[in-house]
Amino acid sequence: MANLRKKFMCQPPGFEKTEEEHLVCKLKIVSLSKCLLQCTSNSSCLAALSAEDNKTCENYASTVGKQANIANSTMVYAEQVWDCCDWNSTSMNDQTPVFQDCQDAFDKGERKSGAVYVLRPDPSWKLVRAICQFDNDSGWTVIQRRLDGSVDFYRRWSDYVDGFGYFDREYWIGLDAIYYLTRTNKKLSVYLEAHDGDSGTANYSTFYIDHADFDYTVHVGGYTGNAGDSLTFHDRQKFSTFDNDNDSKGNINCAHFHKGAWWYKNCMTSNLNGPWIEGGKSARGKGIIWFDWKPKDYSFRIVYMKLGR
Ligand SMILES: [Ca+2]
Repeated sequence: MANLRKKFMCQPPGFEKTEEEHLVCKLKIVSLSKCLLQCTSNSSCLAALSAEDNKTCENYASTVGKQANIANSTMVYAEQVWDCCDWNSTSMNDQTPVFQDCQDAFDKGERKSGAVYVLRPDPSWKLVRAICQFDNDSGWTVIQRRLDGSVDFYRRWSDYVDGFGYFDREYWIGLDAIYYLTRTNKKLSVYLEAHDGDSGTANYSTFYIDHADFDYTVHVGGYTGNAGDSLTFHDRQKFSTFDNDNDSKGNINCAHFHKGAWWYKNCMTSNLNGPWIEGGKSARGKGIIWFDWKPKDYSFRIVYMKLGR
């Protein structure tokens, strides 16, 4: 891959096929990160081209023909974030470090808490990006963030598997990424902030999820903190979305009812992927809920879910 990228950047290869034959999708959106996310969520996408000036994002099943990629356009690869020559200070290039997770980044001297890092949670799997948070002695990999309602979290199964959102706003890193990350990062910290600024945390000494074959069943325990324990209730439950009901409530689709996606049981004491509500007053059960702190008609404003070793 490294050779291919280098070749592409400096000596555009003369592929036979035209660009159009390799175009797998074209979007109107966009930020670079959204364009990359779109690409990484599509197994046939190898490259993404984001043109800042006319707000487009193109995903390609080949690196063909991208030599025209200059000036205000930026090329990124599904396998690697790639800087085409003139991207701004947030650019990533062939020298961009890749860490196993945020603890690995911390161990190697990284201290830019809140910055986006490129991670390879497992040698056999793809690169992903995530915000890292660093404290005095550890690095935390942020797998979910709620902030302002800028991203729709009421999404189908495949979106939750692949991940979605914006790294500078709200995102869900994806169930596959969480599966690989929690092989080594078995601590979860949930940060919650209410609309009045009051905040709390819920820490779990054990948190990991099973493989896709087991619908990402969650294993969680060992609570400490001051926000209350609203997750142990969900221990050993499969993940559910509105289009994939794996909950244990037979006559109700919990994801549909609570307008979220979670390890629903019959149904929930937490709903951190529920709809973001301005002001926090929500319809009962249909918000960003942490029931052991506030009632089910209260929707939290800010959430961080982060993994540590
Ligand atoms: Ca059900």
